[in-house]
Amino acid sequence: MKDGIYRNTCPRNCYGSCSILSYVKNDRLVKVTGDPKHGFTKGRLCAKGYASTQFVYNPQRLKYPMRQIPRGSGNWQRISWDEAYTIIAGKIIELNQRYGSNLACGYNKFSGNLGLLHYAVEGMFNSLGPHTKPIGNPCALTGKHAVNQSFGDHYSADPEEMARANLIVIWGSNPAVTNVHQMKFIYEARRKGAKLVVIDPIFTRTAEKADLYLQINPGTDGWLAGAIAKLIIEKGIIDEEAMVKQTIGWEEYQQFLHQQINLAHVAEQTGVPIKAMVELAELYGKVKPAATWAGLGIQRSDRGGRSISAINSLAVMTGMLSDPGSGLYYMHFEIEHFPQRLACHDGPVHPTIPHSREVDMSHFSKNALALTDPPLKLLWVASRNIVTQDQNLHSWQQLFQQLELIVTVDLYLTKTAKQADIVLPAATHFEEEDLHVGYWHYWLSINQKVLPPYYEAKSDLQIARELTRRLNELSPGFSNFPYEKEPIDWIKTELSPEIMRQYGINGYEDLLDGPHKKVAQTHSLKKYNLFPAIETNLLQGDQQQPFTYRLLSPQSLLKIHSQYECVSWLTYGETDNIIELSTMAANEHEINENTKIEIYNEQGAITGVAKINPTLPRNVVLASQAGSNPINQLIFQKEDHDANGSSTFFYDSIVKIRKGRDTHG
Ligand SMILES: Nc1nc2c(c(=O)[nH]1)N[C@H]1C(S)=C(S)[C@@H](COP(=O)(O)OP(=O)(O)OC[C@H]3O[C@@H](n4cnc5c(=O)[nH]c(N)nc54)[C@H](O)[C@@H]3O)O[C@H]1N2
Ligand SMILES: Nc1nc2c(c(=O)[nH]1)N[C@H]1C(S)=C(S)[C@@H](COP(=O)(O)OP(=O)(O)OC[C@H]3O[C@@H](n4cnc5c(=O)[nH]c(N)nc54)[C@H](O)[C@@H]3O)O[C@H]1N2
Ligand SMILES: [Mo]
Repeated sequence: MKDGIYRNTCPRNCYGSCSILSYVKNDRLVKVTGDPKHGFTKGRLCAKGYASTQFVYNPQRLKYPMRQIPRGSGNWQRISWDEAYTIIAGKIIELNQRYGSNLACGYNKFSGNLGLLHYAVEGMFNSLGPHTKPIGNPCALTGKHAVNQSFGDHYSADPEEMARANLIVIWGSNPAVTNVHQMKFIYEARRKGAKLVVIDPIFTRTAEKADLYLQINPGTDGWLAGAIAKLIIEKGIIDEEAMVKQTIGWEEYQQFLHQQINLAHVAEQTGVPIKAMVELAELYGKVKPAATWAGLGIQRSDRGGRSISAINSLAVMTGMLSDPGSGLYYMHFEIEHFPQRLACHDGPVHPTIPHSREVDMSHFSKNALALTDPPLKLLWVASRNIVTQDQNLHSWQQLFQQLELIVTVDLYLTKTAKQADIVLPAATHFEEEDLHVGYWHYWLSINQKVLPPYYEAKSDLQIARELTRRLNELSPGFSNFPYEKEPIDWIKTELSPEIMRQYGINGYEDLLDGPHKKVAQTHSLKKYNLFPAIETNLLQGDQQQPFTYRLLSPQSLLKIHSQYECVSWLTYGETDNIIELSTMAANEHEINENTKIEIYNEQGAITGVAKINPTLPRNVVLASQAGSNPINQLIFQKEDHDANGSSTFFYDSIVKIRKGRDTHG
């Protein structure tokens, strides 16, 4: 690449999807800045983005393909790409001969890189014909279903419009940590006099900025939303006529609130005093326009779906959602409007097996273990750190044992990669082309290839192309992946005439000059469903035993899940667990600050250092993700949880606390 300034896009699973200006000199990335042409980030990055040079040139990055014999031993040997392809292709073909199909081969891929060209992994497996396929979304599916039930579609208002709101109510999101660029629109609104309300069990960095903070018991937002709605109706400050005209279920909804919602009882369930409910009801009833944000944090428990649906109903009732500055925020799924040619690629037809075998991502290990005829034997892991991020880790260990070949493609030797037979080094976004659409703002941006590969790293798309070639050399016609297509061809296919019209571009070249925005959809013409069936379950209480604690482990400012731990500008390597507990809980167990403690449940025990957080509710403990001893070892799928088609209920595990025991080894 010639020296100069180019455009990249941060591919991380994050609200920002930031457009980056990359300064390249002598084939090296010397600096990055935000892209001033991006109307959401307005030329800023987050700390992780600014640390890109350390992320790219990190000595801990994987440099070559490696093989570990035996698995788990740490005995890694460098191998060539050629050897790696031969081993993997050989195994795929052997399993096919053994079982008569490719169902024994599957993958687990999630959110390491959200670029459209990273569907190459899906495309590569589709090209084999029927295989074992992960479906669903452990992060956001429960909320998506709830939004769909309320509105018949899933949309989210334009986040830049939040600056025009006079009231912003955030339920279970922590943008000061997870969505830093959004804060400037919130501050802009507040400078003009808007009120900010934050509803969260934790007194977060966002809550610190609020005019009104309601500390709520986890999983009880549905009750609170019901109580606020009831108070507003009683005060007569709603537009009845609009409700009758624009909604479905207005009568039933009112009846339900009238008969089932008792304020004293709600106060007991939620922990929110009636006085605070009245204050929020007054704000919601009087201040317009109002923006309501149902955060992803809410739907990480099995009560999350009905909480989001109750918040939706309240938002509909308190303001027309299409007025400027008003609106309902969750996240959007604009990416589904793209052709997604790689993900949708049709593979060869199998004579007797019509489809791939689908496994819900939220319960992958448990469900995959149950597969027989044939069992799962080969697992390809890409863009995914299972061992730090998923639940049901005992089942994962069992599944690993059953697998004959595990291949992990990653930038780093993660805890998951350490469980593999073969690791393949992935390229960073600076070493590959891509196209990106966000899930929060409405900007489309390009990612240019600006650097030569770091040692032997390759993009997921390039790996798909080369592995396909090897498969077909060994067994002609085995895969129908169109490996001759270059990245730019795939980018052009994603930019269909309809997509180009929506984003106002004539071709990908326009994106080289800056990102382009689409006008956000609103739902003014649709009938809102105020009372989807989901809400009838609202009144199921949550019986939490005394001396038990709900384990919350939300996102951290300087990491994306398990990523960036080795970037020293941001952190100091893997840290020990810090376990935050309330003053009451500390007293109950006679635990002092900075002493060693354990939290435990039927899955096991995790040691950490106690930090007493006087703002925490009594029944909550707070921990970070990843680190040296991942907290997800205590997170598991409860037997009574709906097992399919939901998010993973990461914030629903219950733990107990004890003083740390010295281990004698
Ligand atoms: N810095 C950084 N940013 C990130 C990420 C990251 O790892 N690091 N990850 C990205 C991804 S993938 C995601 S999904 C988003 C998530 O970002 P957010 O939408 O902010 O969601 P969470 O961080 O899961 O949780 C937000 C808050 O919900 C609260 N909460 C938990 N249970 C309840 C409840 O029952 N009711 C209420 N009212 N609140 C509750 C938690 O205490 C937490 O403060 O962040 C994205 N942005
Ligand atoms: N306890 C707890 N657990 C959680 C959550 C929680 O709140 N609490 N949040 C959940 C949520 S919201 C989410 S979204 C998930 C995230 O789950 P994951 O998507 O598994 O999370 P990451 O840690 O970001 O792991 C992504 C991996 O992809 C790698 N990677 C990056 N770029 C590429 C690439 O181009 N190619 C390949 N092949 N690999 C790449 C990274 O190095 C990293 O190892 O975690 C979930 N887990
Ligand atoms: Mo997520």
